[in-house]
Amino acid sequence: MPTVHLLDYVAGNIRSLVNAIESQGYDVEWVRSPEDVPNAEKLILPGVGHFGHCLSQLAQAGYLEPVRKHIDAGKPFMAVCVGLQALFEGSVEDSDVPGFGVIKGYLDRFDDSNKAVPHIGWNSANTAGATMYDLRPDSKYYYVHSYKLPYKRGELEAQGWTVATGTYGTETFVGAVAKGNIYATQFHPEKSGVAGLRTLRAFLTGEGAKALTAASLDGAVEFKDSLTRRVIACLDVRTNDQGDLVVTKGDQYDVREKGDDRNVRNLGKPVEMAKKYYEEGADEVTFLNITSFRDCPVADLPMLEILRQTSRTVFVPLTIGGGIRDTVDTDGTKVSALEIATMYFKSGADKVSIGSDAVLAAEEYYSLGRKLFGNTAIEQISRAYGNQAVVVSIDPKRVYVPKPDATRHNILRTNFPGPKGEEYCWYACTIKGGRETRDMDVVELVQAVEAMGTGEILLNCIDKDGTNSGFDLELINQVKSSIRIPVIASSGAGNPGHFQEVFEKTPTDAALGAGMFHRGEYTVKQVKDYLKEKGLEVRKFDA
Ligand code: 1PR
Repeated sequence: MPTVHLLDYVAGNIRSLVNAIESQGYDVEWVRSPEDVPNAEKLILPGVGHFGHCLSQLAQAGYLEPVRKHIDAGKPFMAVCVGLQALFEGSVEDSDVPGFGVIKGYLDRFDDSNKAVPHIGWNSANTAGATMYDLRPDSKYYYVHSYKLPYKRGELEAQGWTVATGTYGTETFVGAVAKGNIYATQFHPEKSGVAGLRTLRAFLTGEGAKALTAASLDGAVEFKDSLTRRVIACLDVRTNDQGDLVVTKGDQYDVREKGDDRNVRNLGKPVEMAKKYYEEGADEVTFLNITSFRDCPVADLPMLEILRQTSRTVFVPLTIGGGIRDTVDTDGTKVSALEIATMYFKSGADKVSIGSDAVLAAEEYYSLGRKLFGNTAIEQISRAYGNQAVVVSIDPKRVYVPKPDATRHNILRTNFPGPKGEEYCWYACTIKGGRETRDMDVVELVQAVEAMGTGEILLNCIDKDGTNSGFDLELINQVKSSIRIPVIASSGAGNPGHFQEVFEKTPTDAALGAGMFHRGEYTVKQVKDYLKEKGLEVRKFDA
C-alpha cells in the first residue's frame, strides 16, 4: 500500500485522520522524531488545540527546520486546522510565538459579539471558480476554530496562492490555501464526510496539485454566511438486562418499557445505527453512555470498542459522553477524567461530553468565589485537546414559581404556566441522569463551564425528552442569551417541523434528535430535505 507520513507531535486526537487516510487505501507511517522527516515523501501536519502550544511543541522537538526543508524540496505537504494556521506568520491566540511564515498573514479571532465562537459546523470552501484539490462549490466542510485568517480579496492570490473561503456571519475567512506542493485546510477533511475524503484523496494521489488553478479576480463575488444548520443524531447506549449493549431511548429519562416486565427498551445496535445516520446525512453523531459500566475495568469500557468500529466508517464528528470524571478502577487504581477522555479520543472520538461532573465543578467554582485552579476535568481536557473537544451536556428540569422574587435563580416568564397557574419558571440542573436535582440553575451552570473552557453546550430538557412535542424554546433562548459558545438544542423533536421551529425561533447553533430517528418515524435525510424546502441552508448529502 502507498504510504503517507503523519507528524505525531502533540497528544492530539488524530485517530479520525488515520482512519480517513486508511479508508483511501493508504498506510500511515508516523513521524516520531525530526530524523524521520526526510524519509517522508508525502507529509501531513495535523493541528489540534492552541496555536502557541502547537508551534512551541514543534520548535522544542526540533521539527521546524526539517518540515521547512520538506516544503522547500517541493515534496507534497498538507496541513490541517491549526496546521494551516501554523503556516502563517503569527496569531493573536499567542502573539509571542511565531508561525512558520510560509504564507504572509496574521490570524485574528472571530468576533463573538453577535455570533457563537468557536465557529463549529459545516461551511463552504468556496474557490470562486478555481480548481483546488477537488473542492466543490456545492459541498460543505466541517470547521471548528475560533481563530482565522481574515480573507482580503487578492492579497494571498498576489503571493501565488489559490484560496478557498468560508463566511461566518459577516466575516469571510480562509478555508483552504494551496500553492505548488502545499495544501492546507482550516476545515477537517477527515470529518467532512464524502466531500472531505474526496479532497484528501486529491492530495494523496497528487491529482489535486496537478489540477490547481487560480481564480479570476475580476468581477463581483458575493460573500454571504454559508454555515449550515447542523442536525445531530444522538444514541443513548446502555447494557440491557441480558447484558447486551443497545441503543435505548427514554421518556423523560425512563428507558424501561411501560409493560409489567419493564425491560430496557432496545432500539438497535449502536455501530450499525451510527453508520445508518451518517449515510442519511447526519452532520454529527453523539453517543451517550447512560450507565457507567461500574463493574468493568476502565480500559475495557465497551464504548471504546463501539467508537473504534464507528470511527472506521463514520466520517463526521463523533461525540461521546457518560462517565467522564475522576474515578477508581476495579483494581483500585485512580484514573483521571483526562485519562478517560484520552482513551476515548484515541479510540476515535472527536469530542467528549461531560454531564454530572460539570455540575459539581460549577458548584465548587461558585463556592470558591468564581476562581479557577485548572484542576477540573473541563479545564484539563480543554487544555490538552482544545476547547472544541469539550462539550457539557445538561439535564435540566423546569421548576415553576408564582412570582419572580420567589427564588434566587434566573427565572423566565413562561407562555406555558405551571399546574397552579404559575407564570414563572427556572431550570434546575440535575446529575446522575436526572435522578438528583441540585440547587443550581442552567444559567449559572453554562456561565461557569464557559469560564472553564467548554467549547459547546448540549442542552437537553428532562420535561421534553421523548415527548415528541418539540424543543423547549424558552429554555434554549435563556441559555443562548447567557453565553457566547455554541448550543445544541436537544429533547422533544418529533417531526421535521420541530427542527424548523427551533432554528427559526431561537438562535440555536445545532439541533439534535433521537427517538424519532430510532423508531423509524423520520430519517435524518427527511429532516434536512424539509429544512431545505423551508429555505434553511443544510449540508446536502454528498454521494
Ligand atoms: O453524568 O457525565 O455520566 O453523563 C451521562 C450522560 O447520559 C448525560 O449526557 C445525560 O444526559 C445522559 N443520560 C443519563 N441518563 C439518561 C436517560 O435517558 N435515562 N440520557 C441520559 C439523556 C437525553 C438525550 C436525548 C434527547 C433527545 N438523553 O440524549 O437523546 O433528550 O431525545 P428525543 O429527541 O427522543 O426527545 P455523566
